[in-house]
Amino acid sequence: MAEPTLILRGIEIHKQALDGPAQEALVAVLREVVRQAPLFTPVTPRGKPMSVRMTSAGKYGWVTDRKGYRYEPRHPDGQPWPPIPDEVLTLWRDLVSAERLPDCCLVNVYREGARMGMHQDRDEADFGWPVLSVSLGDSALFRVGNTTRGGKTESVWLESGDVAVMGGAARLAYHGIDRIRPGSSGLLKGGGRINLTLRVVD
Ligand code: MD3
Ligand code: FE
Repeated sequence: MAEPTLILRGIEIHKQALDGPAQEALVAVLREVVRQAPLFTPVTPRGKPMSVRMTSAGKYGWVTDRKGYRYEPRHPDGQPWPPIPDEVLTLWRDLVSAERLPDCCLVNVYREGARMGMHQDRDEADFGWPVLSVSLGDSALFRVGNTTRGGKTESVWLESGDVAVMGGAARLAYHGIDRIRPGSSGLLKGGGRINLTLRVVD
């Protein structure tokens, strides 16, 4: 699994890194994460609800509300986040590092019509660590731009079982999800997409 299938502006995309049974197993452990840390609808600092629902696992979870974007050691309900599942940590060990494990596994859930606007991931202390992303369920149109806002962009469909690693200069690239393709995967009953994003936070 060391060689990426394609590299898009420095983002290493491993197509079908997870086969069907591995995807099913991951969905099963994520159901347990969501049972312990229920999905919520984040609100931007300007007060606009996001179209994606989220939760997290690990030492920290990423949250946003009227107070701003940040990492927190507890779910908004006051409970600590559940541990990051071993199946997820194994992907990180294989593709990023066995020496330093991620502090946060953000779980983003997209239903039909959900999207994520272009942004940078820069709430972490050390951008030397890559970010790893896992796509499950319906395909998503992923767009990547530049390390400054604006300019030309390129897009690629991320499919169920694809894993992407964003390191080096790509770590600070603007990126977003334009839309998902409803019905493109049968993995999640009821449809939709789950994206896991693993990050070192401090
Ligand atoms: C490129 N999530 O949670 S994952 C996010 O599909 C986020 O839910 C999207 O962007 C999703 O912040 C995209 C792919 C991704 C994640 C982090 C990146 C691409 C990235 C960081 C730097 C550059
Ligand atoms: Fe992001």
